[in-house]
Amino acid sequence: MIVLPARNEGPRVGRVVAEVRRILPDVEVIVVENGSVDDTAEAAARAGATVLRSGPGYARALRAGFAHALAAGAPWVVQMDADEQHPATALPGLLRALEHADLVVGSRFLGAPGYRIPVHRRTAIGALGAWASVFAGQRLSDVTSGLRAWRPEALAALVADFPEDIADANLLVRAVRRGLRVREIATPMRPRAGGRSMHAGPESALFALRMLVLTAHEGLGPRIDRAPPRVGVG
Ligand SMILES: Nc1nc2c(ncn2[C@@H]2O[C@H](COP(=O)(O)OP(=O)(O)OP(=O)(O)O)[C@@H](O)[C@H]2O)c(=O)[nH]1
Ligand SMILES: [Mg+2]
Repeated sequence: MIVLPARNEGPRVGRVVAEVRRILPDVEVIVVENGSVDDTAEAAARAGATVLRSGPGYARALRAGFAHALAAGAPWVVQMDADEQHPATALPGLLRALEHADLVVGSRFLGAPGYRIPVHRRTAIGALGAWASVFAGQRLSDVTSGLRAWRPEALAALVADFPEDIADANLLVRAVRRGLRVREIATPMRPRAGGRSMHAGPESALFALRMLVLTAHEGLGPRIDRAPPRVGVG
């Protein structure tokens, strides 16, 4: 199952749903919307997605989508952005990698250099990645990537006390420290295709600061070295 959190992605979300369905024709696509002032929900439904509404914010949208996927018994769950940043052609590779991991992250920084990320943003992502890697005890190159593939039992282990407002680096550190096998694979990405980034305003500095604190907090929690029971990825 694919989970696309979306706010004000009306011009883009339909194309994302269609692109996903070209690559994986039978997959169910869930768009989790809140707070849009455009036709995001209608455009998603027209393209064939199931539309859910959630509480405000990206993390709550993700949690609602994950809870839905778990209740539906999805054999795997991929979260993607609805702004055309993540190519659907990456999906088969992510799912293959999930055969040997509990969580696979698509990383912009492992393969050939892709789209140009503004220097201040690249620096912030790099610093956050270094910080998270220390607390996770393993190298994580792209901790803010919104392209992640999950085994359902890994999600189930995290969704009950899923972070309320931020689910980026902090969630990866939590996953590693709870004994989940977290892998990254190189994934070419594109800049968002229009609209407004959730990290566009001055509040993005506060967001980064809060993520540093939450990430450290996760890193100071207990470490569990046992992996959860595994089932095949269908
Ligand atoms: N439901 C919901 N979705 C959101 C919210 N904020 C962001 N999103 C969606 O989450 C995804 C990621 O947000 P982006 O703004 O693209 O964040 P980003 O990818 O880190 O930033 P860019 O690189 O500039 O695209 C997009 O599909 C957004 O539409 C929100 O408050 N609610
Ligand atoms: Mg984006």
